Parts: sequence; C-alpha cells; structure tokens
Amino acid sequence: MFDKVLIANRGEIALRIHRACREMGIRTVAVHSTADAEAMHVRLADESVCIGPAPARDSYLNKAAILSAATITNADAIHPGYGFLSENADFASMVEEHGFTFIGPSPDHIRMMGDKITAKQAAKQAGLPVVPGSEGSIASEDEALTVAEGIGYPVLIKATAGGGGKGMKVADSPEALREAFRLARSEAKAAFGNPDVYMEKYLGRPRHIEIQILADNHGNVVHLGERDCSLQRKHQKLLEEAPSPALNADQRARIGRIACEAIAKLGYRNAGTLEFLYENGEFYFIEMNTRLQVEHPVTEMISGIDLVREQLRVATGAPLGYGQADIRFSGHAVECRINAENPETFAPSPGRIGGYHAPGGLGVRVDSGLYAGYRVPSHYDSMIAKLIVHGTSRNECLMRLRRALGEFVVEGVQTTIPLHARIVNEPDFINGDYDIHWLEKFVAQRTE
Ligand code: MV4
Repeated sequence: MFDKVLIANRGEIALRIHRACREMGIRTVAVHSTADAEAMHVRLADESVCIGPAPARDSYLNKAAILSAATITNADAIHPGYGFLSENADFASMVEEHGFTFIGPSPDHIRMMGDKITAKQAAKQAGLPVVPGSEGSIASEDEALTVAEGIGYPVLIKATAGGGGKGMKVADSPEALREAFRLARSEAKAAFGNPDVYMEKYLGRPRHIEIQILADNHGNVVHLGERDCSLQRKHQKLLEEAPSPALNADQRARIGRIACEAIAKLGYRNAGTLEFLYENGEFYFIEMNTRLQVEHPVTEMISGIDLVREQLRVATGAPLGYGQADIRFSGHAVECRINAENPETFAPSPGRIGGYHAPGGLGVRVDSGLYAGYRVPSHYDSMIAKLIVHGTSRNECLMRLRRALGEFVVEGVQTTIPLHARIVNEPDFINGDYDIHWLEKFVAQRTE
C-alpha cells in the first residue's frame, strides 16, 4: 500500500480522500491555495503545502506546483478528486513520468473519453447502446442536413470537446439545422478551442442514469449499480439517488452486465462512470466520466463499498478480490448538494459561517469541510456540503431526509437547503416521476 498520498483538490472531496487514507494507515499531504489555508482538510492532513494564490489556474490547476509539492513531501501517489486536473490526460502522464502513481485511469483512457466522438465510437465498438447519430464529426451544413434526413428531426448538435451542455443546439427543421450547426461550431470554438461537432437524435424527455464501475489492473470489472441524476439545473446536479426509481432489478442487471463487458473490452482501470440517457425503457450511452464523482456516496450507501478505498487499492495493482455476485445492494440513498447560494436566484453567497449544526443519526452522512467560523471563499464552486441519507426503502429514506434537512443549520451564508426541503415534498419527486427537465420547470414555476 502507499505510504503517503498527495490530495490534489480542496473542499469536501479533499476531506473525503483524507478520511479514506487515514483509515488505511496512509499519510496525507494537502495542497491548498492561500484562500484555503484554514480549510478543514488542510488542518487534518499530516502535511500541507501552499501551492499558490486563490485563482484556481494559479493553484489547483498549477501542474508544476502540485508535482513540486509531491516531490518535496516524498509522496507515492496523487489523488486528483473531481474537477480541476482530475480528467486532464497531460497531468496524469506528468504524474507518472515523475514517478508517482496517478490514482485513476491511464492517460490514454482519459484522453479517449475526453473527446466525445472517440468516446462514443469506443463505447459503440465495446457493445454499448448509443444514441443514433453521425458516425463522427460533421464537416459542413450539407453533411449535417444529409445526416439529419437519415435519423429524423429533432436532432441535437454537440461539441466533441464538450460535455456539460456547452455548444449544444437542438434543431427541428432543415432551416433551423443550418443555423444550429453554425452556432454550435462557433460556440465550441470559443469555449474549447475546437469547433468540431457531431449530431444525435434529440431525446425529448429522458432521465439521466449513470452506472458506477470499478476495475482493477487484471481485467476484473464490477458495477455498483446506477445513480439517477436527472434533477439538474443548467447542467448542475442538485440531488441524486440510488437506485433509480425508474429501473427494476432485471433492467439494472442487464445494463450493469453490458457496462462491465464494455469496460473490460476497453481495458479501463480504476473507478469510472458510464452516463446514459434513459427513455421508453431504452439506454443510450452519451459520455464516460473517468474520475470519482461528486455523487459517489449514494453508491457507497447502498453497496457498503468505500469507493475511494477501492481506488487506492486497485491503483497499487491489487486485485479487486470480489466479483459481481459478492455485491449486495441494500435500501435507498439520496444526496442533496448544498450550495452557498440564494435558493431562489442561485446567486453565489460566499462569506463567514456563523452558527453551524450538521444533522446526524442512523443513516445520515454529511460530507463537508464546514465549521463555525469558516470563511467560504468566493473563488471556487459554491458547493459547501453534501447531505447523504440512507433508508431501507425509498420512503424511509425520504422521511429521514426531510428530518435531516430540518436539523441542518448553516448561518452566515445563504444555502440551497430550503430548496431541497421543497423538492422532497413535491408529489412528482415523491412518486419518482421526473426527467432531466423537471427541475428547471419547478424552479421557473416557483419564481413566477
Ligand atoms: C442529450 C439530450 C437529448 N438528446 N442528447 C446535456 C449535457 C451532456 N452531458 C448531454 N446532454 C444532453 N444530451 C440527446 N441525444 C439532452 C441532454 C441534456 C441533459 C442530459 C443530462 C442531464 C441534464 C440535461 C439537461 C439538458 C439536456
């Protein structure tokens, strides 16, 4: 096992990784910007190194500073967390070139999945169902029209360098498509420096369901079930749950088996997530995330498997040591992402935390670096805590979640806790009757 791991991240995920390391007897190195000197993960880590000023590009995205920190502290491995450098193939190669272990997949797999066209082609070849669409990138308006003729309107233009919805355009007619093609290319060029786009059949009311996989360096692959991440606003997830209220055990086993076979074929290692759109009983692969995800705790709660521990174990070359048949899913889990934001306008609300009280009790987990007196910096993502609740049934989980939200006190900044409290009382949510557009409509109605 590693002796010392450097955690190349901040906030709740840095703390999450520290906790797994500490439980495994691994020493930790925190890196932080000047704005995060007082952060909880910095206080708890065995060592800490300041890697630069507040702006992320000068600190958490500063590859040389992070590698220097790993060198001077004599770390064995680097865990990138999520966001920042976690899906940067060049960083992963640099980590390995400097003699450290990158806790994640190979640079080649990160690169393959970072380009949405190569990702989709690889997924299709590995046997995953994909959305009908263009074979690769689309070079001209005329080609776009020909492809659209074949798959039928409405169609969606997506950026190959995209993800997160940037550069996406829907078109429901040839005239609209000419315009959408031009706009998508210029947006993609501006946002990613790469104008390449591809086309898919537009799915009108899908759910967003993703499958968690775990793979070792010996060809063993398991899946840890799905997460339903349909409750999003502007491509930011607010609440995730596992299992999905839309799937039964047979559907779960079927997509899980197909996912594992594909991951084994691709030779992928470490943790990863296959993202699907799910509509009318069918799955369509859209993207793969080659990192630990924000919402991983809901999977941990229903599987009893510590994903960060497993990432660390397989990164040393250890075999998984169990198979799919050994994994048992139990009960239901929901995660609420709590942001320091106005719950109506979503305007960021950084500042000093006054009173703080986190909920507790059976089945309640809070992943957060908050404490009374902590100052939420304005330079980073506004997520300040995740409330994860488990129950033996979905109903028990929701009853417990309402109770836990009611206990949560965060003073000094505005938070999205009141929004969560309303969502969990909505009949559509209680019935599991929602798709990827539900939350936007709910928020729009509320502010009318
Ligand atoms: C789609 C789609 C409908 N049809 N693809 C948005 C971000 C990117 N990851 C994929 N996205 C979508 N792809 C087809 N063919 C609708 C979306 C989409 C979406 C997907 C998941 C969660 C929330 C979403 C919100 C708007 C659009």
